[in-house]
Amino acid sequence: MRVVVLTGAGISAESGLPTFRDADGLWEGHDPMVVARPESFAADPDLVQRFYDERRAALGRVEPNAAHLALARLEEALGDDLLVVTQNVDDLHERAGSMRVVHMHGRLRAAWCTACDTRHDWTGTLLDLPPCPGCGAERLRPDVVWFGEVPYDMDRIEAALWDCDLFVSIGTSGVVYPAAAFVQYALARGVRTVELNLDASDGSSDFHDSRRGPATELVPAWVEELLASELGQK
Ligand code: BV8
Ligand code: ZN
Repeated sequence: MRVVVLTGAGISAESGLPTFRDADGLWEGHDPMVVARPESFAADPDLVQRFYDERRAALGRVEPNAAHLALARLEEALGDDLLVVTQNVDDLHERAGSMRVVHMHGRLRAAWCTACDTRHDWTGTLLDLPPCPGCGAERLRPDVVWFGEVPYDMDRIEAALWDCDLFVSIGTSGVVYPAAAFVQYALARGVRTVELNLDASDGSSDFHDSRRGPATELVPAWVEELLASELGQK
């Protein structure tokens, strides 16, 4: 039983991290979808660095929730047959114990040097232009994928989608591509698709089983269900 789980901001909402769709969805009056663009970084690097420095600092004030922990338990049972593909740049999946996680949109706790093209684990700030640990240049940017940039690990993701027996989407609005198209990959292969989401998403009609509710309730219940089912017996 090979399972691919796609997660979005909704799985981290109950840990205290705002989603992109939350209430006003604005950061200091700016639309995050606008700030998260290379053009914005070129036009106002300080604004963009501050946006990510604040979100990186916020990670120190939150913890994984029951949904993250349930997926880590599922990985213990399924091992290599589970892959978590996350759009989230937070590290709550890993802090919950998940190891088979692909950050298709990058990570907040990493910096990318555009001078020597190396990436470095990073928990501090970038606004103050710290030198690159590799080459010393002051050319570090957040290691996240901005709109118009190519998502990470697409080959690995596509291979897992073509190989899976079950596709599950958790806490995502299905607005941003190519992630929003993954359910189509699964459907094209006749694979069962399940959605666990607080509200209806743009892709809800594409799921065989679309459940409504908070991730901290839906995900542990779904994991117990799968593990209890004979399919969960390795
Ligand atoms: C690319 C990192 C080429 C940075 C992010 C026109 C039409 C179609 C597509 C396009 C178009 N014009 C441009 C595009 C492409 C564009 C795109 O999709 N634009 C959209 C806006 C139309 N995409 C790109 O540019 C991508 N690159 O396409 O390159 C390519 C393609 C294929 C292969 C090779 C090359 C790059 C996109 C990545 C941008 N970076 N993040 C950062 O984080 O700052 S995107 C970012 O926004 C997130 O990572 C995530 O992807 C998205 C936010 O969506 P969600 O995570 O779903 O969050 P949201 O707030 O929207 O929804 C939350 C959901 O959770 C809701 O449904 C809610 O009901 C639910 N929820 C809330 N609370 C709970 C809950 N569920 C359960 N429990 C709860 N408690
Ligand atoms: Zn460098």
